[in-house]
Amino acid sequence: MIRDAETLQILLDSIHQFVDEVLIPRENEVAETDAIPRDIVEQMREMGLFGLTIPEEFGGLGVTMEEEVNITFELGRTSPAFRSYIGTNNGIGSIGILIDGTPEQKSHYLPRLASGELLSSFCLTEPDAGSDAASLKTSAVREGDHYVLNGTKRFITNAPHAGIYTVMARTNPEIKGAGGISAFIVERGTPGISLGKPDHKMGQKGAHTSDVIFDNVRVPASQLIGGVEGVGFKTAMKVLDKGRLHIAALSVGAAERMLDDALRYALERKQFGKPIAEFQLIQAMLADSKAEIYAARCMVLDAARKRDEGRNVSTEASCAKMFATEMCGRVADRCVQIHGGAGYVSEYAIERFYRDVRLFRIYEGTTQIQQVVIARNMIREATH
Ligand code: COS
Repeated sequence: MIRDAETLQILLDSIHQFVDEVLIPRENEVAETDAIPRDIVEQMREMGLFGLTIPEEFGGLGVTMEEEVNITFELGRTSPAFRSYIGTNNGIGSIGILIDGTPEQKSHYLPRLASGELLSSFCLTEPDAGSDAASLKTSAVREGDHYVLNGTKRFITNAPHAGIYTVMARTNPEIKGAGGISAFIVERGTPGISLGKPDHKMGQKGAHTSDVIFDNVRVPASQLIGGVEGVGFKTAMKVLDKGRLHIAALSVGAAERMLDDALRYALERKQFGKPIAEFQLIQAMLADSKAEIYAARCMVLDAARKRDEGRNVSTEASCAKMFATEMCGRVADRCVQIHGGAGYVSEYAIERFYRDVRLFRIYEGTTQIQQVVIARNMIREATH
């Protein structure tokens, strides 16, 4: 749902310009320094980018899902590290509080997340609990008016920058699966929290992940999201439904950027006396990429509109995430191919994008997990 087309267009234009004039020229700097420059963080704050999805009553822009995916198409056109820095506050780090938090939790945390004063992280994955998220072992034991948390969370995006962590932990050890899990908001400064070394990733330099270790961390009971035990896994799944749609939109934006770069290269690069864009085998790669991007864009918009209508889009979000991220991988591969040898050296952005986008098919649920979700939902609908 687009609330006001004109206002949205103004926002999209300003983000488009910001991406073209500020972010794209600094991509190499981010890759080389493995950091988002402070002045860019400041500009992102001023533009309200940390609070895009947080409702206006809490100081954000309160964009709808359809508006969000349109914005994400734009942000996807540059290094994913920029989007990652604001991504957790707009997505997996804040949505749990937004959808299931108590009024006090919302009013306490959301305004500071919206302004970018505070960063957040989503702590679900563990060393032994990745795709099988419901098997997580981090424990939260009630002691008076506190819970005591113990365990290790892995690959946590923005962990080194976050001021709060949304932590999924097992409050009921008797229930081995999803029903024993609760979600907590844990503040960074709480004694007993430490971080592992930053992960050395294949790509996405400038986006930081690490372990978050909880060693007898005492968390006030008031930090239990929604004040209800045993529903933390469902909170996490609802967060991921939305997150998956966001990653699908990001994949569309990144694929569009790679294809733009490849087309420009194919028009400039001459072989056999003419631009390689005139050769039909190059044209086939351009055309296949264009059509697949268009298909993914349509899927993302359709799923986003359905979510705005209040419909359950678990299936659509997984379809969009699976198709768009796999499409992005195919487009990355073809665009390296179009660049030829130049695609394998770091002078051209495609070499970096090829590594950066590989993660899209893995995080917020692998392609194989999306297949499981889609097929399970189909079977459930057919048999109930
Ligand atoms: N929205 C709301 N509730 C949901 C839900 C959703 N999208 N998906 C599942 N649930 C509920 C189920 O209805 C079930 O509740 P009941 O027991 O009351 O029926 C409960 O959550 C458990 O669901 P399920 O039985 O399907 O859980 P499984 O352990 O079988 O696993 C998968 C489900 C595999 C889909 C889940 O573990 C998953 O998504 N894994 C990938 C994790 C991931 O994406 N990690 C990325 C890292 S975070 S960046």
